[in-house]
Amino acid sequence: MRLFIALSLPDEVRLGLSHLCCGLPGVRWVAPENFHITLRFIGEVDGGTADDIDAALCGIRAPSFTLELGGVGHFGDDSKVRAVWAGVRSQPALQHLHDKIESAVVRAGIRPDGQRFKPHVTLARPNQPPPPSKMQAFLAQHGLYRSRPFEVTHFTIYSSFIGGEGPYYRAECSYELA
Ligand code: 2AM
Repeated sequence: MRLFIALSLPDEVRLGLSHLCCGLPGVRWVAPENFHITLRFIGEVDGGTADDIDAALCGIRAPSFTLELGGVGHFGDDSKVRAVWAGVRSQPALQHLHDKIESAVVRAGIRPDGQRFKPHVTLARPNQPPPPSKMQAFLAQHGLYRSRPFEVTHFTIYSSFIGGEGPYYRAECSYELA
């Protein structure tokens, strides 16, 4: 199974994000039901390792917190955009939760990530890089985007399936925050 750990988003926040998803030619927009904030990509694991990850995640004690999305941007340089995203406004509790999850999955036998955590919601992935002028216009149009604040009360481990219509994410288990 191919796993990742993420925060789901309230319907209203996903609806708001879906309104950003236009005006960039040559990209695949993420379906609104698939919007999420990845906390840790795990990848392909066997059932035994998945059980070890579940046990380690069950042991996490962390507080719930309020989160807000804000701004838009992209990974990759202007001529080689890899993903277009909505940002997450700085929230130390989110980094704290990420760090706990990272420690837990490493305890369960997964190789450390080693990359700085850059929380975001991926909105689109280019088939071909959008023209820089279109990208600039998109960033200018949505630079002031803000979601309403929302409570993060749990995180979820998902399995992902790649189909002809795009990826399908199935929530396997959620873990409550205090
Ligand atoms: P992202 O959209 O936030 O970049 C499920 O596949 C999620 O895991 C994706 O939405 C992506 O998060 C992340 N992901 C997929 N493949 C990855 C990889 N090879 N390395 C890191 N994260 C990955």
